[in-house]
Amino acid sequence: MTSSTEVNATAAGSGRNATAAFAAKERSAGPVDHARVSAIATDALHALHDVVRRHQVTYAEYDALKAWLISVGETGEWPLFLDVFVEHIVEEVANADRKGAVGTIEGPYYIPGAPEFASEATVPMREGEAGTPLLFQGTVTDLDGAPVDGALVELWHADDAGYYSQFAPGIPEWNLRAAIRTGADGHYAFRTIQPAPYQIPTDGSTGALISAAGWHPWRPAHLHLKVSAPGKQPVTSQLYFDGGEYVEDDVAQAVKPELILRPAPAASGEGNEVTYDFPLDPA
Ligand code: MBD
Ligand code: FE
Repeated sequence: MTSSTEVNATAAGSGRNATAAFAAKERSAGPVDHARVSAIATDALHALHDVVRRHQVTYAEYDALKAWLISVGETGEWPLFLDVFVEHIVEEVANADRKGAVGTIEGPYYIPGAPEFASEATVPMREGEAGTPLLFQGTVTDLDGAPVDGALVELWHADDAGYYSQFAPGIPEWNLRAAIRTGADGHYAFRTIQPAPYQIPTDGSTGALISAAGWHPWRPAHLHLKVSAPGKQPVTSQLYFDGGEYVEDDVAQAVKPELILRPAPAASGEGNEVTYDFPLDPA
């Protein structure tokens, strides 16, 4: 069955929403460090000059690049493009010294302020939401394994057709988005459904590059998480499903071995269940 979401979803629509979400995000803007800007911009430009020389880039190709860069901006796809092709290295650099839970990229589809629950949640979903039910639970701890009281565990993910609420049309605002505040035992439990793999929109600029290069446009099915607590370093993560399509070949290169879930049939007889703990580094 073809849903209205599938019919009406466009790259420009999700791009516009992702650009708006980024504009609304709180960002730390320190004073400009001119020496650092110069060093980074100089190296970035030199890297590009080197590519032009090595590949003997033509004027036709230079104009194609200009047209493509303009279209990425016009369709609002900079958050998507950068998070798919660059963020994994920024995350690697930022979190190199962590001892606790491993993180990965945030991507363009996080929205703060999801409905909050205490200790356990049935994630907001539509009547008869498609997909295998999943009980996803675990404990937030410190590095010694002691439970963390008052941690916020935020979960967001695509539906069974690979679409995110607030970025694709026709989906209720907080569908498949929820947050849990842990109690003294540090425990959280979400009842949700397993998402589908995510396809980078093929009708947008990012999709045009992927198709022109002959790459595939897929991310493996994943749950997005943010876990934060007073006195702890927050972690942004994604969890994947063992054996799932594209787990070995994520277009965004954001899979790590520590992030692979192995769900088992649920004790309730309904769907699957899996446990995953988050040991947090001290702030
Ligand atoms: C996604 O769902 C995502 O998680 C990332 C990182 C990029 C594009 C779409
Ligand atoms: Fe995602």
